[in-house]
This record gives sequence, structure tokens and C-alpha cells, in this order.
Amino acid sequence: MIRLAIQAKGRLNEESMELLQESGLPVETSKRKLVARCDSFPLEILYLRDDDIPQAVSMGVADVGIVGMNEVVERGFKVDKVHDLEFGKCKLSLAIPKGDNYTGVEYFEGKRVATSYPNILNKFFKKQGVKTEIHQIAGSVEIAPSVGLADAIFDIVSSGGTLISNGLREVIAVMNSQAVVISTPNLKGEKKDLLNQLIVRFQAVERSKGMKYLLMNLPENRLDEVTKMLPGMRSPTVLPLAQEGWCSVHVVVEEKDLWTKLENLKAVGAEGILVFSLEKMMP
Ligand code: PRT
Ligand code: ZN
Repeated sequence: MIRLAIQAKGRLNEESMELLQESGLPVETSKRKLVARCDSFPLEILYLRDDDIPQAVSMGVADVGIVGMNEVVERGFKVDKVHDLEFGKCKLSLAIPKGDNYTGVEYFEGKRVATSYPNILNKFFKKQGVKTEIHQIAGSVEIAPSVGLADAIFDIVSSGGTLISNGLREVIAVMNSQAVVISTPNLKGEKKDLLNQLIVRFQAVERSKGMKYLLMNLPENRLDEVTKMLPGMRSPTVLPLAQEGWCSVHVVVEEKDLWTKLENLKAVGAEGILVFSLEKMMP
């Protein structure tokens, strides 16, 4: 049995649940209990606030956790980072009132900076040799300058919309973050094996994202051109067709530029091109 801590509610909850679902690990979502079981795998889910996940995993209350790297770094508990996930991407940035003249990091000398991430910020300013007053506040950091609580802020930025609507502008991106899988240090035995199995499933789901499966009929003498155009996983699968001189080509391609690829395939004589969604990809 392995116990995985995920965010109970908030930005990472939905995508964590979706990842589990797509990995064949459905868990109860309706009655949000603290703990839920997965019927198809020896997995237990612990629903926590994201702030508490690094400590829970560090202490072994949960064996594994899905949480933002920002929380892992800020909390400083000893955990192993075992996998980067493809969601929860954001930056931790310093932002100042947009009308202020910004000359460089020395702008912050003697200033009051509001943040929910005092440890990361403290370390950053120390390294830069800049002395500031860090004000730790729990939420709505972005309004601190307009209400006179601080001169600047250090907070999570993703689209930048929150900064703009609060009359602020980003001046230094201090760290990038995304959701990560962490584990209790030196997990061993059955738990380590189960963790490895979870990661293989997560990777299979991630690999299939943004990929499409193409199937087409093609004159055999155009095969070389298509192989060059679409390298696929190793090389395309080619099957003979009943009609002489023709074959059926199957290949996995990246979804980006899909329309250009389809046009190019048509141009070299491909017919009856079918495009399928991919669910999982195991190497
Ligand atoms: O209740 P709990 O303590 O569990 O949740 P929380 O309120 O502390 O965290 P939550 O759900 O807001 O965020 C969880 C995690 O999502 C964060 O720790 C990050 O790792 C990640 N993440 C990714 C974000 C964002 N993007 C994000 N944009 N977390 C917060 N924001 C907020 C940010 O604080 C700011 O207010 O969104 C605003 C900025 O967004 P933009 O798009 O306007 O720039
Ligand atoms: Zn939180």
C-alpha cells in the first residue's frame, strides 16, 4: 500500500485527480473525505492543504505527494523530488508599482516587500546583498502595495493578469515552478516499487499529451518522403494494401503543426488520412 497526498481543493486538485483517473487510478471524489481508497491499485489518497504536503511527505504520514515546487522549496522539509509534472506551471516574481522607476535589484534596498514565500525571498535578497523588510502575509498579496502595507510584492505569477489589474509590473522572476511528485526520503521495498509503477503510468499519460495517431493510404513509391516527414516513435508501421502499389501507413506525430503535416501528406499522395487521439504511450 502506498499513500499519496494531493491538494484537497485549489488549483492543483483538479489536474491531480485527472492524472490519477487517466493513469487508471480512479479515486472517490464526491464525498471529500480526508482519506480515499483506489479500488484498482494498492493506493490511498490523503487530501491536504498544499502547504501541509511537504511536511506530511517528509515525516512519512504520506509516502508520496503532488505539490507545487514553490511549496517544496519554501517549506524546506527533506523530501525526494521524483518527477516533474506538466501542470501548475508558474513563476515566483518580484513586482513593483507600475509607475515606479526600476533601476535594478538595488531598487528593493530598504523597501517593504509583502509575500507568502518569505524563505525563498530572504535567500534571494541575501544572495544579492540587498537589505529589505519582508512582510509575510497569507493571501491577497497583490493588494498590499495599494493599501500601503508594502512597497512591492513577491508572489506567484502565471498569466500576469493579477499584476496588471493591481497596477503592478513584474521586474524579477526569481524561480520557475510546476507541480512535482515528491516522496519520503529513501523510500524502500514495496512502497518504492509502487512509486515506480505510479511514475511509469504518469509518464505514459504525459507522453500521449499533444500526440496524434495518423493512419493513411499511400503509394508505396512515396514511402521514403513520408518517413522523412514523419519520423514517428521509431519508424512508421507500414502494411500492404490489397491494391498493388499501395500501402497503409500508421504513425504517431506531435499535434503541433498537424494541419501543415496533413497538407504535406496530401501533397505527396496520401489518401484517406485518419487522425486519432492517443490515450497512453508506453515506450
Ligand atoms: O488551500 P490550499 O492552501 O491548499 O491552496 P492555496 O490557496 O495555498 O494554493 P492554490 O490552490 O492557489 O495554488 C496551489 C499551487 O498552484 C501553487 O502553490 C502553485 O504551485 C500553483 N499555481 C500555478 C498557482 C498559480 N499557477 C497561480 N496563478 N498558484 C496560485 N496562483 C495565483 C497567484 O497567487 C496570484 O494570485 O494566481 C494569481 C496570479 O495568476 P495570474 O494568472 O493572474 O498571473
Ligand atoms: Zn496553500
